[in-house]
Amino acid sequence: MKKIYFLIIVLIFFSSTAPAQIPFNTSPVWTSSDNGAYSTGCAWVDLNKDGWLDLVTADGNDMSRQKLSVYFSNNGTLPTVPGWQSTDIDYHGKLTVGDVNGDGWSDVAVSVYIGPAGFGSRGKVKLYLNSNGTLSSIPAWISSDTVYTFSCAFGGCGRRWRPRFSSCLRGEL
Ligand SMILES: [Ca+2]
Ligand SMILES: [Ca+2]
Repeated sequence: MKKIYFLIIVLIFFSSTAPAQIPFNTSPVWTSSDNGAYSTGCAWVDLNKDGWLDLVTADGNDMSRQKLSVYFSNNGTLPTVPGWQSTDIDYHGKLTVGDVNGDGWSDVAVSVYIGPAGFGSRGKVKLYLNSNGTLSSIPAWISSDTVYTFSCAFGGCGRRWRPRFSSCLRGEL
């Protein structure tokens, strides 16, 4: 009788841990047209508050100094060319989104992996503020300290912009 119970338990365990079918296509349904970008970070966020998620990308990594880009969704269809790009370029790592000044518009912060001189020079963290659906073309804020940073996150500083904001946005290697 114990063998039967053991067999039932084993069957239940293996039937519940069997690999499920993953409902994704094996090839991408969308590809950006910028083949020269070394895209390192991205996030989905409705930047212009039209109800559709937009794609924000950070390009560069340690390969080339490149821009941030935004692909604005057109009623659920993502264009292959960005609708916004930053004016400045850097070795961008990962990015994060959040409404840092509490105006209802999501802003974007990005880590700069290494400085303009490449390895041997430290990077920084930058913030692009969102004004009515469009990000500032240049950073509204740049960390005063330099650091090798690959990712960053908002946290621990509440929802509102504060003078001590720089202590709340931390980069991590
Ligand atoms: Ca949108
Ligand atoms: Ca904001």
